[in-house]
Amino acid sequence: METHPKKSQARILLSSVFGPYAQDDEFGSRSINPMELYHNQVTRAQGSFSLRMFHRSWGIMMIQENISAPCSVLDFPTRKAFARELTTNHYDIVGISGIIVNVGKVREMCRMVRELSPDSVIVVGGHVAAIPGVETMIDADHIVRGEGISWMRQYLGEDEHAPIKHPMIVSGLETRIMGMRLPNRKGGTAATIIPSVGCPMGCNFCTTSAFFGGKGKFVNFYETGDELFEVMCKIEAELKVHSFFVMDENFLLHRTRAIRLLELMKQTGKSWELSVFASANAIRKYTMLELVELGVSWVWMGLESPKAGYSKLQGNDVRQLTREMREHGIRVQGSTIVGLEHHTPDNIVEEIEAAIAHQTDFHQFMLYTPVPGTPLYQEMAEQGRLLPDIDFADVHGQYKFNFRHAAISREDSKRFLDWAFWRDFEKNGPSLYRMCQTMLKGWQRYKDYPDPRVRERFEREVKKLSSAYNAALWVMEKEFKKVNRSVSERIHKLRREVEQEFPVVARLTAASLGPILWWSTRREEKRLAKGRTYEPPTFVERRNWVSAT
Ligand code: B12
Ligand code: SF4
Repeated sequence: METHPKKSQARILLSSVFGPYAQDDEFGSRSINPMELYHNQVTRAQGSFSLRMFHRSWGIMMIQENISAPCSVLDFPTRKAFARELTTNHYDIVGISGIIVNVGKVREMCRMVRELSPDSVIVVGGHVAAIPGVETMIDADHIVRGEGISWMRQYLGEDEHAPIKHPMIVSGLETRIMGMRLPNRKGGTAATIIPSVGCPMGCNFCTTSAFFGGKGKFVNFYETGDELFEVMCKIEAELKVHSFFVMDENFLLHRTRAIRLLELMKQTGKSWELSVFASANAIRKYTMLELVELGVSWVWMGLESPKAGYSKLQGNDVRQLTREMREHGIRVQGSTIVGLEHHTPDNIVEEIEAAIAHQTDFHQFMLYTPVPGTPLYQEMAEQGRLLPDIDFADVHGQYKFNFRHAAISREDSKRFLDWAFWRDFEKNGPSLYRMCQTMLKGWQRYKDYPDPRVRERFEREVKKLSSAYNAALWVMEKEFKKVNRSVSERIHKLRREVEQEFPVVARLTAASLGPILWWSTRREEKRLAKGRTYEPPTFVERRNWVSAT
């Protein structure tokens, strides 16, 4: 492969695409596609009870950490900030990271680099690279498909097989709920750890699996439990965290690694909490006690309709599995696809109801979407079913179909999707309440468990439940009284149970903090009604940096 003439002396800028994001503009920002995980695709119908936070662009942070060249990361810039960075520092290489919806911004950023820093080599990476014919849409020198650390190392003439160093990543930023911004306390937010990219299950619609090789393939950054444990210890020491957001598409699938991690955690008394993504078939490889001892406290799991025949769900009673996990204090985030091939206007309501009946803590809904690079996209293209003239900025699964469905129209696709979010909220109530329910069950079951690591974890969680969360329950109960009596009564029952467990502190906080939280919730409702949106701050981080002379 060609290397850059300056090799590791080359000065590099790695940037994510520019904002603001939560607005409609000609570059592809969309008001329904904000830079917020939960509010965008999980709790968006939950009004002021929606969980709101931002996540950094981890791909470019990983690349920066693993090269020895002087490198700046610019995350969430405005166009102005990107232009300023290009003109105040000279860069030999400008790397732009984007996903498919952001192709219009990537195009504009390439144009800006050519104008403002004409000597720079432009490298574009991330999922945007999977668009067929992207070379003709953007003016870049290199378009990198798949894993970027090894590509960049090779391009700089460095050892592509050197061990992967993990950057220190605080998972969520500027978290807010019920109109309150949570304090940014060191160690108060989970750290992100990325053990691998890709997923060998190869579901036909899955873009992450396809991008890193497809069925049977994936890229492991940390092969063994020992390696993973070492990295987690470093992160724990530096960021003072006990909690990890494990960014691996199917963490539990790699059982040997997970079980070794558990062994080491036990030997060294680590009371960690892990939030993981896992498919039902992978979760079933573990007993509930193994999951609990491993610290699994949050699972993001696909709940596609069993009629669709995905192998990850075969032979699993997923509703029973969800119930069991919640009873063991594991919060479940379900993920359901709306508009699968077998869906029709006659059966889709029943299918959405069946998904909601899992009663997960959180529920993500996404439209069945052929995304460039996936087997599904290929199939739809061959069948001539892709709709013409759909802007890639609208292909994100939260708007309308980008293909001709056998039975459901493009307009109806959005109606069914919106209804799914609304119905989940109506039937199951705010996710914050459901989470409290799971936390209480976990505490009641494990408060006297022999392993002190497990007790310590549930004690940490229950501290929040017995204080601030109980005040939140008090507010939710009141807010729902008029609009949804059944949910209000269920919240009331839970609050009573919490107050029986913690009679003094829970009552005191509900009485003192409750009214303040009620006021901020109402204020937030008014702000949202007036169209308030949230944007992430801009970050600039330099590594191996020396100012250019
Ligand atoms: C965190 C995350 C987010 C965060 C934002 C992160 C950010 N700052 O941009 C939030 C939650 C806000 C988000 C939002 C959305 N996301 Co998102 N997100 C993710 C997630 C879960 C992790 C990304 C990650 O860090 N992965 C780990 C890193 C190491 O991998 P990576 O980013 O792919 O980077 C590697 C390579 O791609 C490459 N690379 C990346 N950049 C560059 C740059 C250069 C120069 C080079 C050489 C290489 C390179 O090298 C890296 C190391 O190998 C992925 C799923 C996943 N497992 O990746 C989805 C994912 C990226 N998101 C996706 C989507 C669709 C969205 C939304 C449109 C969804 C929606 N409707 O809500 C919105 C878009 C928001 C917007 N306005 O842009 C899709 C992208 C699909 C596609 N083909 O384009 C993914 C793959 C999820 C999925 N399976 O559908 N997302
Ligand atoms: S199991 Fe999940 S991550 Fe893996 S291929 Fe299927 S959808 Fe993608």
